Amino acid sequence: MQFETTVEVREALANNQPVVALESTIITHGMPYPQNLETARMVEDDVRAAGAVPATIAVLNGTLHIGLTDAQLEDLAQAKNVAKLSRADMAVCIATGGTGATTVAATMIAAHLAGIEVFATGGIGGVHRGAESSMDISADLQELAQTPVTVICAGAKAILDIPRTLEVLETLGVPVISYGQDALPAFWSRDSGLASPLRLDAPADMARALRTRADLGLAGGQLIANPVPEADEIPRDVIDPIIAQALNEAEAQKIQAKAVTPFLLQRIFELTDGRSLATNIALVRNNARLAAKIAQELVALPK
Ligand code: PSU
Repeated sequence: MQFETTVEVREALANNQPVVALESTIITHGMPYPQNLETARMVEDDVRAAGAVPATIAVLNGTLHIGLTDAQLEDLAQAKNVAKLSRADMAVCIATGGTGATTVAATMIAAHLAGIEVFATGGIGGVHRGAESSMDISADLQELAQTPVTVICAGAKAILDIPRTLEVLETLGVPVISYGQDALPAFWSRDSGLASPLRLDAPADMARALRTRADLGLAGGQLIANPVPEADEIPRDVIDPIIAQALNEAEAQKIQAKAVTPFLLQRIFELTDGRSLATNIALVRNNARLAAKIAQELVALPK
């Protein structure tokens, strides 16, 4: 598969320098303009400041890009009707010359193709509430089970059914590792109220764990759940009723499939007067910094 890179990504990959993949759905479907563009730029700079090279991934006019120029980021952040690509639709988009933003699943596929082992996002997709009848389960979970990339998130988005998301991840054999605490974080909040299946306190251990999975012959990656910094968190008792209201509205308006997550994020943004977005930005930046550290540890290990 041919793909295009920026000069900094090309040089870093050629010289075994640490690279962190970043997704683009968060830009096109996760945040409003212009905060989406500002965040994309800040996150890239956070990765650089922490000693790694950022590679934001997207499909532009049929070409897979591993690393975007600032002009491309600017265009994407303002583009309308951009597809939200996952494993199922990425090939069709590329084959037909389309433009699409990559979700966690699609970003993992592209990162692996380019030899990038670490990817920072905000929150992964998972089992939606009511999935026992809708069967809405994000393809992100299956991707973690088969593609060997370490994904750093702030937990599953709290709009999801987190206990069921954990169950599915366990069934799929995906390690869920919280950073520096016993509780699983829940995106806007540091504590989901659930114990984390695994805990690690050092980026070096996270890097070794990824290598060890491969040494054991196990397919798939691992999920690092990095709690949002305390100063930026929205406690669970504050965010929970707001999530409940947004979910009720989604149901009443019959929002389905790929539209659910963007709808909920937008409504929660409105209902919190923008506070949810400030927290989302803070947690993505926090994840980018941790990802850069893990990427540095990984390049120091034998492949
Ligand atoms: N993290 C964020 N905001 C987002 C996402 C992640 O802070 O919008 C995106 C990711 O691309 C993830 C997607 O793959 O949300 C999940 O969408 P769904 O629930 O439809 O699978």
